[in-house]
Amino acid sequence: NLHAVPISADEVELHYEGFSNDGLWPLYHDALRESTYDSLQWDAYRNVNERFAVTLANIAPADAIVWIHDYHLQLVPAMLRRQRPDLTIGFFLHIPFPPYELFSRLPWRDEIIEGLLGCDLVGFQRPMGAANFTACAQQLLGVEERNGVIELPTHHASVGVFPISIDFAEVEEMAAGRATRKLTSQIRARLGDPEVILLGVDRLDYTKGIGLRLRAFGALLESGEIDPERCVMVQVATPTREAVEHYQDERREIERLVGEINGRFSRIGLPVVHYLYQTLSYDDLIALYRAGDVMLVTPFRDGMNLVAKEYAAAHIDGDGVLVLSEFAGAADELTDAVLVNPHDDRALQQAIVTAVEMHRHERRQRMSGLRQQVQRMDVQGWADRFLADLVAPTPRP
Ligand code: ADQ
Repeated sequence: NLHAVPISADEVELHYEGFSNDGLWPLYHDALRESTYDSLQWDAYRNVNERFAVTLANIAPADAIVWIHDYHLQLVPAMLRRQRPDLTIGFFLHIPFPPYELFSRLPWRDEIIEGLLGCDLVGFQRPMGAANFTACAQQLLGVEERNGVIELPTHHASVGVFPISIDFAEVEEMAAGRATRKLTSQIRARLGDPEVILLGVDRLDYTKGIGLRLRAFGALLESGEIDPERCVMVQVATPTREAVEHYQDERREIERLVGEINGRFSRIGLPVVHYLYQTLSYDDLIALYRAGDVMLVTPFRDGMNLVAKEYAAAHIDGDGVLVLSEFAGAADELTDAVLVNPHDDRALQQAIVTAVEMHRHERRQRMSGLRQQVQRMDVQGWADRFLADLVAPTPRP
């Protein structure tokens, strides 16, 4: 039932790589990098959004429910409502929504808020995102909000919090398979059967804090708090947005760090950091999660972070430690992780040492808490909750 919406190569550059990923992405992630604000990119963003809205208006049955996803399509709700007031329109933002102080930098800030207010329900990962959005709508457009509902002349837009999750049962089933078990022991053997495997799995994005964790690992090897004969680190970095300069810079820095640490601490045939700039199959990824004794998830800012949840679901052995940044949305739920402020070098190093040295009893207790939480709040529950709230009758003006 997929219905393709064509986008030209120029639009990929201007709408996707440009406005979405070099403008909105850094702005929505604490302005960790300079955003590009370019009116040609904005025009392409508007045009692509309009094309999605027109396509939807043409194919959606009468009174249908439409669920729009993510920052690439924030104008679609209002564009669609103008053409099809019969539809029920929901939107979910997968990344953080920034505070007014940052959002107000955007030259097209009013248009974005107006676009999202075309919804019956706007969903965010964390309470802070919902609060930031509501505050921006109030400050920029002077709208009134009562109990999470923004009152507009044409309709009411509800604002809600829906932390996304994973398919727990699927990951668990894959992790339990014989092929995965075999692959997991092969991975351990190929790494030289170390006592502790530290693992990082991320898109190679500057928000993910990959450099931070490599630096922390390097510092611990330097100080002797981590023994390279006992521990190895595996970092999988998925290629992403390679045409955007900030990503090219980030990749160079990470590869320089891997080289530096390996040059100093590896032995022949036994690198201390195993770095893969690759997209793995889901099977390989699950086997790697199972092999990882300590999972390092240390973003500067992340909407949720599904890797953290996948790691817990894959650990059917009930063992393994998750080190998790407080700035990942997942930190709200995964309180049995070793939570850390990744901006604090020493705290990050300490968190890694705590995870490596943690006693089996505590590891198992924490992992059990993590697994229960992810199982209880899985992706099906997330979708059900969003859709139930979307169709729940809100008082119409
Ligand atoms: P992402 O920033 O992409 O998602 P994340 O939530 O961690 O971040 O999801 C990454 C997904 O890619 C995971 O499902 C993982 O399994 C997969 N993946 C990562 N590396 C891989 C590799 N080398 N090979 C194969 N698969 C790999 C955005 C937001 C997040 C939010 C999600 C969902 O930035 O904060 O959690 O959307 O809303």
